[in-house]
Amino acid sequence: MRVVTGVVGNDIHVVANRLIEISLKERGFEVFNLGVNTYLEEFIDAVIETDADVLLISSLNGEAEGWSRDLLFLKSRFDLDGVLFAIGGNLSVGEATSEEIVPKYKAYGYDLVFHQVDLNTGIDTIEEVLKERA
Ligand code: B12
Repeated sequence: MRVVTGVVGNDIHVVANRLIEISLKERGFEVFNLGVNTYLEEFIDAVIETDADVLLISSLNGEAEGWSRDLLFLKSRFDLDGVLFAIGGNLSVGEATSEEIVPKYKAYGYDLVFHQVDLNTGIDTIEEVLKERA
């Protein structure tokens, strides 16, 4: 399975991104890590170029909401059926609960939303969903 990952927008928090890459590789995924400061359009280009199964986006500075608004539009322009869209990290600027955050991001077009969830817990869930879809 192929995963495109990176940190969205003007966000330079790199540590979790590196740990996510290591964890995914340990689990047998082929990983295309675009790193920090990556725009949504660049993620979509990479998903198409690599024929990825999963797009896994991180946001730590909390600004992902603003960078996610075009996701549904981009999904409508390209054939991305079957790609699992996941996002995690700190998904708000300041305090917010998962109950507030998750529905918002799902409405932007993400299948799985992990607000302040440990990366391995999130990747466990991603693996479960991929198994169910297979
Ligand atoms: C180190 C750090 C920095 C370093 C980053 C160095 C680098 N190149 O990485 C520096 C000093 C540069 C920095 C800058 C800034 N930072 Co900073 N930073 C931190 C700090 C102290 C640690 C982050 C870290 O590396 N943690 C270790 C990793 C392993 O943990 P993590 O990031 O929490 O990620 C975990 C989960 O979120 C999860 N995860 C992450 N992504 C995903 C994705 C998925 C799919 C899943 C399932 C899970 C997942 O996995 C990780 C492990 O469990 C945090 C505070 C903190 N204690 O967390 C603030 C913090 C992230 N920073 C913050 C802010 C605001 C900034 C600045 C905007 C500050 C400023 N005014 O300039 C700038 C941002 C600049 C930019 N353009 O992005 C805020 C974000 C607040 C918010 N979201 O509301 C935090 C939370 C501090 C705070 N409490 O205010 N920062």
